[in-house]
Amino acid sequence: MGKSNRPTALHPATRAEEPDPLRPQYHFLPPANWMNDPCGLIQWKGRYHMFYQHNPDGAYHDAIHWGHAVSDDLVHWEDLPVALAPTPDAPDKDGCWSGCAVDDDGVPTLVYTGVFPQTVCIATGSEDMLMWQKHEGNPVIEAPPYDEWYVTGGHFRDPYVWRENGTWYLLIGSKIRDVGGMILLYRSDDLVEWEFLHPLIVGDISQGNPFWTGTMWECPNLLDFGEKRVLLISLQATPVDHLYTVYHTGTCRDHTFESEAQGILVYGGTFYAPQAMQLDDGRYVLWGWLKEGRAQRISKWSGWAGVMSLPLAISLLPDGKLGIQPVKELRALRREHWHEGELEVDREPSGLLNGVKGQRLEIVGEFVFEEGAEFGLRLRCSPDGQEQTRIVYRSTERQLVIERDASSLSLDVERNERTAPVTLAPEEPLKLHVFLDHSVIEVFANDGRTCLASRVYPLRSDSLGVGLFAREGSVKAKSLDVWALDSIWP
Ligand code: DQQ
Repeated sequence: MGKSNRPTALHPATRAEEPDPLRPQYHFLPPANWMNDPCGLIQWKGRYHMFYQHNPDGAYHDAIHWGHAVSDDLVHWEDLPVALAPTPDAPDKDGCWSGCAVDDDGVPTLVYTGVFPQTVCIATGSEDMLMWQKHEGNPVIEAPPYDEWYVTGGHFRDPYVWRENGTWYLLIGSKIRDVGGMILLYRSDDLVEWEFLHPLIVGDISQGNPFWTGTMWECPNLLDFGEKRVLLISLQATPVDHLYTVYHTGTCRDHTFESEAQGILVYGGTFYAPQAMQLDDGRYVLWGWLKEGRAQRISKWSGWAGVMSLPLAISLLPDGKLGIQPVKELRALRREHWHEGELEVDREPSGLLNGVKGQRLEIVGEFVFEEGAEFGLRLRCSPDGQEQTRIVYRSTERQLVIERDASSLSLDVERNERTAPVTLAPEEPLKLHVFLDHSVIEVFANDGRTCLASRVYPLRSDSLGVGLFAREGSVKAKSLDVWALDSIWP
């Protein structure tokens, strides 16, 4: 009898001084401890600056600081000293939560959430962005415009600021009791005195529609695609372990926003709170926080938690949907290459590709299949198949699925499947672009029309195999390319 796929092991406690084999190597994360949302993304004097929610004292969310990193190519990062730390007896005494960065006529300025209560604060930086001075008059907005009962618990956070015709505008996440999430709009001439205009968009939990639901809306971003604008909102919902960010494509007129098309940015429940940076070349590139899917005590032992997604370029498609693709700069990481031409996909469940293996891989494949087929890729597969993660297309259900039931022998990790809808035209092949980085999986289907991300935590050091399989129907891989990817750290 073959080995059982049931979890059998307690996750080993990786001591902080031992390298954790599950720590990603080509996604950004700080040298140690906790990280969540990207903040203050800005191209400044040609370099890309990323700030991030960070607890320098441990791998858990507490006393949040702004970590800081810089890159010349969107891919390789240098971690810099912490930019913002809570100040005792100040509006940010309990943490410097999420916000953004703007160029105020040559002065880099961070606009962030001071807690508790939740307020808007600002800080200005030196030209090299290494020294930050908090504004003496903080907070610059001290409370939501509505009373405590209406906006339950003073939820009021994550300012996003831009300048239009010489005036600053600010969006901030909030909620209405028993109604849903809400994004509020303010304006200012100087980033200090703010006038509340009105809610830009309000949710309605009673609709039960994923684009309008959620009890609190966080981390708004408003992106300018000329005639069209794209509003990103991260939805705090229940269950809390299933986080997601929605986008609304629409038009802005007289300080109002009309939503015309909606979508989920990245499926899978692990990608959250993204922020976009507009590059000098005009591209919008965003990063999101990929949260962990293993017990917090393991993160604490391992000494790290939270990782950034890949840098993702976003574009507006003719139907109003967003296309999301990993940036082309990532090709610099490609090393050893395997190529297969036409391949009949094996029905044998154990078929692994000869010599193709690793825990840092990029895979590009195109598949033709008959209706009803169910097929996919196996990753992080032990030679006997005891541990394996499957990326499956179920053509009848039109679902792309990351099956994690056998992804780890550990008892302390998520093992449920994560899904995303992928509808193809008749005869249209399925194109998959997959990135694996130790415990991170990101999948882009059909040129970035659907993205799905998840986390897996195999225990066996030989869970490195890659395979193709078909459960139902006949399937052919037109081509399959696999690259081993380099680490971004020296
Ligand atoms: N994370 C921050 C908040 C934000 C949340 C706190 C989203 O400002 O609403 O670390 O993940």
